[in-house]
Amino acid sequence: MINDKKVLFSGMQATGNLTLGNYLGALKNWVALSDEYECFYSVVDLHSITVRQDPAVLRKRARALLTLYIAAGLDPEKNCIYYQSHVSGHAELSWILSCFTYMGELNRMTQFKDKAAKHADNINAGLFTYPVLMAADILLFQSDVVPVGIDQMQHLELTRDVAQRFNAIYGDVFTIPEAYIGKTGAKIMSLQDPAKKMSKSDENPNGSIYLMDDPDTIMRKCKRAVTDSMAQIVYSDEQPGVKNLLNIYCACSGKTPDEAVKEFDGKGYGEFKMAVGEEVVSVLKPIQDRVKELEKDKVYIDNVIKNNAEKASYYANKTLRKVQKKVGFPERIR
Ligand code: ATP
Ligand code: LTN
Repeated sequence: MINDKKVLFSGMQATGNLTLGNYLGALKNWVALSDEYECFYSVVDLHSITVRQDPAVLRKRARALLTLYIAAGLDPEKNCIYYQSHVSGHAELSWILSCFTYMGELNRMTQFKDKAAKHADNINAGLFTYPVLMAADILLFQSDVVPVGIDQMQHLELTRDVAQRFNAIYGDVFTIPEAYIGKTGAKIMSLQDPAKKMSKSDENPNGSIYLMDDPDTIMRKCKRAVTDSMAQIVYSDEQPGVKNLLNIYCACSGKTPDEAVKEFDGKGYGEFKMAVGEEVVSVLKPIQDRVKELEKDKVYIDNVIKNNAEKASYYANKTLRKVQKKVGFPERIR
């Protein structure tokens, strides 16, 4: 608990342009939860270098992502918004936890298998131990809840297992975190292939709506979205393209699938896709405008970066010192 509130941690990688999937599956929930919890939202740049990055591009994207957190509605006075690389406790705790995590556990991680297949020329040890660093992120702040998309559940289970293993040996050191999966938008699929997750690293830009896409681009991508030849708007697994568009529509408008299906009863796919596009534009446009405003205020963003790194380090060090003591590292001489 911090300030009588439960603690929430989440993070995103600055490895591409964020998509509507990232917003609806993660960022939107973060904003909704930010009053109830003491929140830490990190730009997890340590994770990003598990895949080769151009340094200048990574730096630029990391700043854009941090700005986007604020633009999406996270108040940096109330929420700790910071770069993971500015808080050394992440890497330090990660090392310790790696000594409490089994190779067999990491071998089972599907994200590792996917990324190793995709980057066969660079299957580095960091890619393999990535989930340990994620566990360290979460446990460093004694987090109670972690809002993520369904794809991250396996990493969260591992985090809980490692924390429980550590606690069983050393006593109650870590809070055991719970995942928080949003009701709508937990898995937004590609507009070009509804069997595939909408992803910022997709090579086909038409499959994803990017958060900074202009309204014309958004409308065009929605119009071109893959559907089927059944010519009916129902919420069913038989029609994954239509179902995905309904999910997007509902997550953006706050309507339920039942309400949406009634609304589009008897209407054609063309009209339906236009309505989806308009709903997406109405959600993204205000965020884009705010990003443009914030980008002009360098001093403000710099202050957020500095102050929040200090705040995060303070809480991170509290946990880290406790853990170091438990495992038997010598006390610091002051
Ligand atoms: P990459 O393509 O680089 O693997 P990604 O687009 O899958 O990236 P992540 O950085 O892995 O995104 O995820 C950031 C957050 O967004 C996570 O909480 C993840 O669960 C969520 N998320 C990512 N894609 C989707 C999606 N299509 N639908 C819902 N949530 C998503
Ligand atoms: N692995 C996550 C990003 C991430 C994260 C975290 C999410 C790193 N550390 C801690 C929640 C909590 C991803 O790829 N989406």
